Amino acid sequence: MRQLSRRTFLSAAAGTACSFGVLRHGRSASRPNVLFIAIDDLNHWIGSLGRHPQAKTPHLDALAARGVNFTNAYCAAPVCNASRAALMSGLRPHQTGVYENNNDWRTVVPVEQPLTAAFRRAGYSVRGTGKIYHESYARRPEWDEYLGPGDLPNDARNKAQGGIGGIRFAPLDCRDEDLRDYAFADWTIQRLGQPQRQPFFLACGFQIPHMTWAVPRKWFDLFPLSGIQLPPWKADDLDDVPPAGRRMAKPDGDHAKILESGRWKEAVQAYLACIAYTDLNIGRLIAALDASPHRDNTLVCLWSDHGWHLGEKSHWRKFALWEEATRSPHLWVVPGVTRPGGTCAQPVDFMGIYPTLCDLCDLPTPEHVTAPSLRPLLERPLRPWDRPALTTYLYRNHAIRTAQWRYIRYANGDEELYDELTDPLEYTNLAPRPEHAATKAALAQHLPTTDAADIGGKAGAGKE
Ligand SMILES: [Ca+2]
Repeated sequence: MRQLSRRTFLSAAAGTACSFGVLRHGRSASRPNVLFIAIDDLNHWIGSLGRHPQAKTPHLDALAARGVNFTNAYCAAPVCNASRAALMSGLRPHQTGVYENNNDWRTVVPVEQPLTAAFRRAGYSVRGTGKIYHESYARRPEWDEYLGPGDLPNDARNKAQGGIGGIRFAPLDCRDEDLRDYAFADWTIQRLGQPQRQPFFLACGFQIPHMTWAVPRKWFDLFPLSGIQLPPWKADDLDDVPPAGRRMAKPDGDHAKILESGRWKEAVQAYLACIAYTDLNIGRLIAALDASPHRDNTLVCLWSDHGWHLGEKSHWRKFALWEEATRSPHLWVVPGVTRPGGTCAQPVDFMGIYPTLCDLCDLPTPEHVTAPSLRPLLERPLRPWDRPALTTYLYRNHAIRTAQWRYIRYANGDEELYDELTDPLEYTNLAPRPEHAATKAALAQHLPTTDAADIGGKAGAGKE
């Protein structure tokens, strides 16, 4: 009964959008808990972002509707390791030199700098499972407890065979609960159900929809091949893209093989199936939070490490600076701060996560973290915001994304400029047109002025 009346009080308090100060009266002076959900390689194909009309993500959409859905959120780097190292350390690729999957970020980010360390210093229990950092460079002492992918036996995904060249996909004949992602959710659910003496930072990182796109067959059956819609693609789209951009697109690689095979729809089906499977696990986590004693004092932050092309611009995978490779889901539900139904279309990047969490949990933001807190946007999603999003891929290639523009400047000086308001599929590169010189110059003001050298690493190390 006491529990019920507390919840009733808190719901009323949350309805007036008051701060955690009020929430604290309901429970104790404790700080909010954090449920930190990471997804691997999930692009903007979720219902609440609407980029693929056939995506089935009811649980992600319900979560988005509960708080603030950032509809123009971008990774710091379109590569797993570099994106995660930047998000977790608060340091961008051009500051650390961590650009690729073979860069061991642990050699350049001191142990006291990551987000996990900030939470531990503040007295939180810091626990996690699945893929938060790139698994090749896990640093277990950052965590009070961690269950990584390597701590569980291989599952059917590891052995799955199929697909076209490097684009690997295959339906599985196994149960949902036979996959490791299901176990990561279970591990998190178990901890959500326990009483906690300290506030907690609890991280759960799902590996699906990273390739191999392999989940139980029933998820493939949700998307019959005959009805699959291919993503938008124009055969001549790269004609106005400069050489540096065309080298990133690699149209003669995966895309040529996919076209030749006639199996493009199968690949799209497999990716949609994997997204739907991960949505199941998101739903399980949120249901467990709602049933837990921590429901009213736990904020949820969800992100995916970058986007993914499935043929747009004749490109596959991440590893590029266009919308498809850089835009990702980014959702926040913060009791007492966000209101249901918030949609924020301001461009933001994932460097905002670290300072926002510090802000919301009343932790000092470390000096090395220079991005601004997104709290003003969580409170008022429609407020003005003058910071662009910045994405970096490899040494000195950057994209600046504002509400209207995407400006790409490659290391060799090649440029692209797209008007996102009139050309959201980025078909027409405006960079060569003289009338846009002033726009380009204004956007270029946001480019980094110094770029750290790539820290190197063994060729082929840290492969996805
Ligand atoms: Ca084009």
